[in-house]
Amino acid sequence: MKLYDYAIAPNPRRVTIFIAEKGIEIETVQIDLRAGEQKTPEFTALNPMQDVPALELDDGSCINQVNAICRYLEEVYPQPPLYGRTAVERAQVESWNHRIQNNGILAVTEAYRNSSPFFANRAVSGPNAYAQIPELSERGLKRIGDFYTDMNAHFADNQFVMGDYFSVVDITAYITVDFAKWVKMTIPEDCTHLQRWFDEVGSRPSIG
Ligand SMILES: N[C@@H](CCC(=O)N[C@@H](CS)C(=O)NCC(=O)O)C(=O)O
Repeated sequence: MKLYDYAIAPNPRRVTIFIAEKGIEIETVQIDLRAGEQKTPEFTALNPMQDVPALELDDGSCINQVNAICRYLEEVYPQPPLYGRTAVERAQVESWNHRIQNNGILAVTEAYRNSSPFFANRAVSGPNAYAQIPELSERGLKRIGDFYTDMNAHFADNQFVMGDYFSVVDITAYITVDFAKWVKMTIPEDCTHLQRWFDEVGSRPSIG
């Protein structure tokens, strides 16, 4: 098995943290996104989405998308369970993960890709060219602020996203906050509960 990675990029980092939490080791191959290595014919044949992460299995097949990769690893390496321990928890993890991806990761991605000159005409990752929309960047910044407010309220009464159970959703949320630094949206001073959670999760060996 080989993980195609770009160590500084947020989405592949979600998978490398997940792998570290599982206590397993998987060979990584760095795809330099700044140099456009995701666009080569060789990589495109493996992952037509032209993005990382991508997990190549020993039979040559490939799984792309963070959640699909992590779900596969959860099946193959069930301990410790990171996608829920019961039917209800698995549903709640799914719900939270979707919510944090939409309100968190997507908001930061829109803010970043619609403002950085590096992504001119590449506002959406993948093989198609899309122009930047500056209003989407502004809206993204506002949505990050709302995400912080919502999560701060949640962490007032919860150690982790799923109460006292550390799960894949904490990884998704942690990477959202860390990624938001790229658009200069650090945790506001009054979001003390969010900061407490961020510091606690950030001190885990898988992240530190
Ligand atoms: N939907 C994908 C998103 C992956 C993604 O956006 N990866 C970024 C790095 S964080 C990428 O590879 N971008 C390629 C590019 O910008 O050309 C997933 O969840 O795996």
